[in-house]
Amino acid sequence: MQILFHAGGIDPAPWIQSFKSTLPQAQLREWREGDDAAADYAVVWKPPAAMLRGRVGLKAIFNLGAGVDAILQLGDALPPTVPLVRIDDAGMADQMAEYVTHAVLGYYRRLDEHAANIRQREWRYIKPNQKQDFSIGIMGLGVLGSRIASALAQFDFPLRGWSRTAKQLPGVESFAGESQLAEFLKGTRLLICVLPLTPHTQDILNRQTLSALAPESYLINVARGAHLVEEDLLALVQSGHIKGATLDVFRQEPLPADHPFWNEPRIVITPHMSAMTLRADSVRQISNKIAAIERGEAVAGVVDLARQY
Ligand code: NDP
Ligand code: OXD
Repeated sequence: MQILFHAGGIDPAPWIQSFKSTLPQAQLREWREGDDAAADYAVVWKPPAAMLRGRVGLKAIFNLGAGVDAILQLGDALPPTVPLVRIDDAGMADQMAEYVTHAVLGYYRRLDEHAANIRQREWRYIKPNQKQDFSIGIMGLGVLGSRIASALAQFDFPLRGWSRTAKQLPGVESFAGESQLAEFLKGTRLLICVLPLTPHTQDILNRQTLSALAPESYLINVARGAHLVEEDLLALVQSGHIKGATLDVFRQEPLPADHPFWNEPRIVITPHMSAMTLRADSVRQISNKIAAIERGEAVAGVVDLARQY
């Protein structure tokens, strides 16, 4: 069995080594420009078009992440009949729940405001938030969003979720589709975005949707930078309508040195680390899926190319 590997910007050696131990029968090679020799599978992150163009003989392409937006941008270079398989949790959901819970509790307990006062050596009481006024809205209730919901449900926040299709999750009020977006946003005090990036969700965090949130609300974006119209957020933070934002993803990464977000203390920036692809877990998951495909079985996490996620 021949497996092609390419992960832009990531050292391939430890990955190839890990696959060799889980799939000893396989021959792995790092794809290089000009390599058009046959292969059974491709394991990729942000692959160049030339790697996949015309490779109709592949049995599957495994994306080394949950989000497939970068690979779908390859357009007709992506062989349409080859299943594209995303990472399905593999340790990401827990990481995402940790990151989001930390940010939510910080805002709810007003720790950002206390930290600012303490930097000024000010010992000051701030009126606590009340849970019933702190409704949390999660956009995207898939693998990651549903894990975030179960983590936050432990604290008894009023929780609501928005997805394409209606959901039944314990403690979560479900809103579905475009027709229920306005109702979902109205009354949400803290909005979390964990949607896939598709033509339907691009720019979804904009002046209109963010203005629909309750006054003095918060935003956490852990999905993709292109969900957010960055200048709209900045204007709403500066007007006070949005009280704080925690952003893990940006339209341009790394965030350019002259980006205005760096100078806005109410915007917390992290370098796209909220849920990282864990090598051991991901190699195990992909290897198990390759074994299942070889046995002729269906696997989870196959991307629906029509939905784009
Ligand atoms: P899933 O595919 O499991 O879930 C996607 C969710 O979004 C589903 O609930 C889906 O609805 C909903 N959705 C999709 N399109 C729409 C739409 N047009 N309107 C309303 N809801 C919609 O994805 P994951 O949870 O695994 O991952 C989500 C995203 O998180 C990834 O695509 C990636 O971009 C990002 N991510 C970011 C990371 C980081 O480190 N910052 C790490 C990993 C992922 P339905 O259930 O009805 O289909
Ligand atoms: C992913 C990511 O999509 O790390 O998995 O952003």
